[in-house]
Amino acid sequence: MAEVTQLIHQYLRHNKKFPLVFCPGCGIGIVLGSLVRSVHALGIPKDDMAVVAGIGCSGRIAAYVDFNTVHATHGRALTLSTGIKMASPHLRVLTVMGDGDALSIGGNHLIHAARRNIGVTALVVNNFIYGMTGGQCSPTTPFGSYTHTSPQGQMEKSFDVVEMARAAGANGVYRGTVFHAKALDGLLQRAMSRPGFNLVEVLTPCFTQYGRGNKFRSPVEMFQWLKDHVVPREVYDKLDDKAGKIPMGIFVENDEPGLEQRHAAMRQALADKGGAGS
Ligand SMILES: Cc1ncc(C[n+]2csc(CCOP(=O)(O)OP(=O)(O)O)c2C)c(N)n1
Ligand code: SF4
Repeated sequence: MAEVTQLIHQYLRHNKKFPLVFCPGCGIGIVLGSLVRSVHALGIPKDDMAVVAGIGCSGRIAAYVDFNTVHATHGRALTLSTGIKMASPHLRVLTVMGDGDALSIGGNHLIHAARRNIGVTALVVNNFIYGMTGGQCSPTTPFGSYTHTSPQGQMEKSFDVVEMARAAGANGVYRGTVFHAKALDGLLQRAMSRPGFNLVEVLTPCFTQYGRGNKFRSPVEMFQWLKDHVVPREVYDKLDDKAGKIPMGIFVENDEPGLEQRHAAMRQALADKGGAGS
């Protein structure tokens, strides 16, 4: 407990009001805790952290952490992050986005950030719905689920965030959940320690907008659902019947240099030739 209090005082903004702004039972507070624990475990000085968040419930994370922060516009967090990393490559840039933010309005930026391999950690907080705006369906709303914009059940198929990031060329791709908080810390630390574009999808309950409409009786049942349905990738791969199960863990780990590293090398090469690189 003493350690938790110490982390709160060390990493959260002193002028913020508690409890957190999130609904009771929301998982985003656990994501915030994982972020703070990860920065602490990696020993990253606060001034070296840049947290860029989009708009949405998950975007409120940026308001709590005492780092360099930007609360960007909806869908554009990765464009800002790209600029920050190119201009200040020494910064550890962590981009927090909801599933609507990352895959709907910002979907184009996501695939190009992965293709470019910009040295950013993207944290996609997937609650399967547009939380902040009242429960509209998002690109990750499961087929058949009920939302305010799919009252007869979602008729569109959902994106698999991990497979999309993999296909777009991300250097690292990870999936965790807020139920498996300790494992999430490990995945986030791993993603933040590596070069290039690393994406961590974290599955989290939104009882207020998603759970109520989909036969969950409480946030606890949604956490129980994560426990029952999400399994380590090594276990998942050996299952004969994979129906209804979701794998978590490490999916991709490559060591390609990030775009900003390639850019620095190009500038150095030009400078060595007496050109305009320096
Ligand atoms: C350009 C723009 N379009 C739409 C909105 C309205 N808006 C705010 S948050 C949001 C969706 C949030 O859903 P998600 O990104 O999944 O985040 P969550 O709230 O679930 O964490 C939308 C559509 C906006 N703020 N800006
Ligand atoms: S609406 Fe959903 S995602 Fe937003 S704070 Fe409430 S429970 Fe969390």
